[in-house]
Amino acid sequence: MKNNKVVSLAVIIALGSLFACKPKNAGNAISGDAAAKAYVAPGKYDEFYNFVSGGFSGQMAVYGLPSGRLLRVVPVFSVDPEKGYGYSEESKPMLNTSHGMVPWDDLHHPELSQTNGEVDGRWLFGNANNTPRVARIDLTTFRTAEIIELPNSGGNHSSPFITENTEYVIAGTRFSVPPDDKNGDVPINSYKKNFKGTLSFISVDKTDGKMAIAFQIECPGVNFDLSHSGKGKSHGWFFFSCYNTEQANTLLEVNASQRDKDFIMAVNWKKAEEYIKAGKGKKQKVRYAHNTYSDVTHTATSEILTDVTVLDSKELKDICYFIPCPKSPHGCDVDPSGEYIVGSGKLAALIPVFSFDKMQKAIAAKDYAGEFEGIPVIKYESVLYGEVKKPGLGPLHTEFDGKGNAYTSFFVSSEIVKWNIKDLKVLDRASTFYSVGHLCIPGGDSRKPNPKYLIAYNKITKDRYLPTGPELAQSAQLFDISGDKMQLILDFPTIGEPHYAQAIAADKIKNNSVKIFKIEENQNPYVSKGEATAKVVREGNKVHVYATAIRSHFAPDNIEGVRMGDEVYFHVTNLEQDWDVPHGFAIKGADNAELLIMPGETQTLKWIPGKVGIYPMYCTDFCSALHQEMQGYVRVSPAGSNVPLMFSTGKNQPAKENQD
Ligand SMILES: [Cu+2]
Repeated sequence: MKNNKVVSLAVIIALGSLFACKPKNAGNAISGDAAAKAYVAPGKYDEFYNFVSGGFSGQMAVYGLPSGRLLRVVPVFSVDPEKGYGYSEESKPMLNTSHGMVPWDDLHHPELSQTNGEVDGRWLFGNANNTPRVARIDLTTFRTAEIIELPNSGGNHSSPFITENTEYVIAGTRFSVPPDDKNGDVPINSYKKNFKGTLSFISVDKTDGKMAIAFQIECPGVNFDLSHSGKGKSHGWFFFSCYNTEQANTLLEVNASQRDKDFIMAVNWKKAEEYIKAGKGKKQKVRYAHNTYSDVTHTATSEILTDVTVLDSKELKDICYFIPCPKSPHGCDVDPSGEYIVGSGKLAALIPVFSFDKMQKAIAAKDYAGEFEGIPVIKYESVLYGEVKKPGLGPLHTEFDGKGNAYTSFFVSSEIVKWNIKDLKVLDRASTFYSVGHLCIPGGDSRKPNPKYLIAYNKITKDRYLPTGPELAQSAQLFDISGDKMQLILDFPTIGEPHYAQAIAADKIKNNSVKIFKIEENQNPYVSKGEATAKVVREGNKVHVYATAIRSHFAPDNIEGVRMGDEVYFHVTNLEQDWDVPHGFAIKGADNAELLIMPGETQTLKWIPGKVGIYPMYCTDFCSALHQEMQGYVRVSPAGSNVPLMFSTGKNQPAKENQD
């Protein structure tokens, strides 16, 4: 029996590689008016913003649609020398965790904030998969504003999905682990006894977006994979796909594919809220970081928090329910009406569609097939609306057009399949090149999709682009879905792995964009609000340079009296009050990145000179016709030298003092 399963798995994988290698007619998939549909004339704006996670790059990329133009890369969980993120003293605390500074992570899922079930363009959330965290990006600045770490978790994959008024951002742990307050020094094969799954409910402040872990729900040890909130009639519920209900701790490839069905877990979070209010939560001692960035001080602060309130899903019988779902479900998607829940089993040959109304009835009638680890398991037939038969191989993710249709990606057969939610009939299929993961329709996981385009995010591109050595650019493919049939109109390369994505009409964001930071509001403790206050101050072995930058010079631009053993802090304030005029700052030999300083902002570069000599410094971001003149020198003398601390701009020191 077991051997048969291993064999059938091998067949699926072999079939998969056959398909994934090269679908038919890869060469001539584009035809007719495709180019015109993706064409955005020079000087014209795109219609949509497309936020695409960079996967293992840890960043979020912003593209315009339909052109596929890369507009920005927002650094989130990985240091980014291009912007000085994680290198400037001000931004370093953003990457602090209970493990100390973690300079890299794996960003999988972007999620736009919603109001009344509609994407509102205020914030974009993203998850760190490796060291579990959730970030909030402010879409007025396109910068990471906040990062919160998640205790009791490992591999924060089922995250960060939100409720229809952004009441909560939800995060389900992929790896079950022993809770943080328990002794974790246990045998790995004691998984069933000691390992737990955790769902985190992060509240989001309605006005400023501030996040806090409201509560967690402790669940049986399985792998939580993906999730989506209920909406409309099912608002108040959340749905998570679970695999590894075999509770294996080794060779999951085989051991977590044994059962015919795993689960979707339905969570009644309104009920959980009531239990929290009634004091049923237990405080647990944990440690997690909460980091926020201020646009007033232009500085991040990191705080370590030490407790979290946990509800026990075993004890409280009516917050969690399991729905059987075939073959290691991955995607868990809820249609715009909130009635249909689509589970996509990675190894399944059909797509089950569950009914929220039927689920409610089954729960009321206690129509259960039994329990799993103390949680009721609803009978499959009692909650099933119907199955999409023979849709393709390896269903992963589903997005909706709001017109009664669903679009599901198939990794193994490298295609997108459009099907009707009511009659479950397949309507159209389109090849992707090649193995497609997530899909995105603007607002396609909300109550109000804006279904002009669908984008496929592909994992293995093979011969789509010019070769670039062993690794090729991964790709996004844009389809026009305004007609009955999907039409491929554009391929565009992405940064890292394009994992999941969100898209929104440009009008909801573009007019709110911050153009400058007002210099008079800058409360950075090291700001210089004009050249007159630029200075260099010694405090023991620390030298603070209060510098200013304006087209096209630094003040001061000649500094002497720095000695070996000093720590030098360049606090550079960009005095410009004009849109899109950043200045950069770099100094020779710094074991650090550059700074990139926005108009009205202050950023600090720490530098410890390694030897005596003259060190050039310069502006790194082309800022004017005389950008190349925007430079200066720092003189470093031996420890104990009597060269006095001097600084100036535009005037030479008396010649005598200069000669030594
Ligand atoms: Cu400059």
